[in-house]
Amino acid sequence: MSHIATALTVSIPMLSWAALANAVPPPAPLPPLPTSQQLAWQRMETNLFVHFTVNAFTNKEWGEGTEDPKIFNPSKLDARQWARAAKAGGFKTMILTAKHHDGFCLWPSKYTEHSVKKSPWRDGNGDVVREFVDACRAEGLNVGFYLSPWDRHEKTYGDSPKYNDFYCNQLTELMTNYGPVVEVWFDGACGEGPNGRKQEYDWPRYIAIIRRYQPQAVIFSGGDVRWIGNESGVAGDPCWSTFDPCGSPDQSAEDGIKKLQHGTPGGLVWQPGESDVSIRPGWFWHAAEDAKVRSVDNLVDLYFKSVGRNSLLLLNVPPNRDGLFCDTDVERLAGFRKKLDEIFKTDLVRNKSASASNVRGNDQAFSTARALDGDAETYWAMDDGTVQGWLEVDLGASAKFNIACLQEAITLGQRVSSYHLECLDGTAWKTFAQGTTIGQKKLERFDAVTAQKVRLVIEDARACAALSTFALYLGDL
Ligand code: FUL
Repeated sequence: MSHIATALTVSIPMLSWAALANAVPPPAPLPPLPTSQQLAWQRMETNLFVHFTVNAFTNKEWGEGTEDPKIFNPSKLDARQWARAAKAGGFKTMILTAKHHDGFCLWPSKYTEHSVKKSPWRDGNGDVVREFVDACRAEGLNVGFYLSPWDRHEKTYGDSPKYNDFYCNQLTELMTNYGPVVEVWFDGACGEGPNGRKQEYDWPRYIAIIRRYQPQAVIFSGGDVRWIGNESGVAGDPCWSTFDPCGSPDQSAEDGIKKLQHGTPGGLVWQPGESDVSIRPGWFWHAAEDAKVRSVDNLVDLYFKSVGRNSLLLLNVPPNRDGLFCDTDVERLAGFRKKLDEIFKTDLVRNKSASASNVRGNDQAFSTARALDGDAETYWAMDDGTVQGWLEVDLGASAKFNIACLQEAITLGQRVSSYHLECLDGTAWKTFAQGTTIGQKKLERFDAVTAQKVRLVIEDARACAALSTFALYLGDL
């Protein structure tokens, strides 16, 4: 009793009521806002896609569904090799095609015979999904699944209610037997069933299964994450995470793609874009493409055009017939991360002295230092209603840089809609880069600039700016 009384008398005065009463409130969030799942997802930045099925053995991109499961025999399959390569490349999640359009299941599904259980691999006792999941967990990677709704093998496909039951059963197997999943990838491809029958997918039912068993997972093309509108790994510029999903009925396909690329400023929902692309021309392994693996520089360029435009990069690496990533692909993944680490090694403005046209309530909690501290949770903010202003950094001495990194505190919504970067050149401020929206991350590349004083000028915003990062780098681009 006396213990508790002492604790209370000591702690109450320490709360500093006066300070609490005067605390400047943070800016009001500007909806729509990311869910905690979407936020965690986007902060991963780079994830790896793994396309694997009978196609590796037939040299096709889309299997017919008539392939004999006996052809699937990746005798040296080592999912740990995939996971190690992904980790060395700095990828946070691996997403496996548990079933592609050909319908062959990489796990021994109870609901079909068209799977690994009919293949000679591991004498029909194997489970690629299990080995994949175990390897991810061992290397500290998150797990994601692609389960193609289009199934060219399954006889019930096109008989909508029956196939939907079948698909839900398979989805439930994946959602309940393999532990936590962070992303489920729905492919939009919907081909005809036997005799031209059209399959109506029961999306609400599919989504409900994921929400029920894996509530922490984001769903690609199902509400949480949108497709970026191409398969070349390039987001639009600008790229808003806010989006209006329902286009007008007369909207052309081209308009629809543009909208996916750019999002909608002030759109109704938060639905960030995912930029998917393969490290090779095809999604699946083909011997003829062994010499067509993207170079490190090309991958780094994609990083700037996806992650650096407020998107996430989903890079596909296909295992070969042995069940391994090819050496070249493995090298490129490691080279990609090495180069990014070199580029972003030294932030030239980290913790340098800075000033601003406006600091919210003149409060230290929102000072310019918060944008220069390397902490994504703290931010420089302006007063309510102040949608224009600048943040100026003094580098202490003249320095050379060619990359800027900007990040908004997106838990408060995507706010900035126009900005430029300028440096003091003699007595005049000279613009060297400009942009529109920022979001989770915006990277600017420009011809090298040498200067001591640099400003980020916010020209317009949908609500007062809240900036968590302003950084400058000199990278070998
Ligand atoms: C597409 C599919 O048709 C491709 O084969 C691949 O899986 C790609 C990621 O999505 O829609």
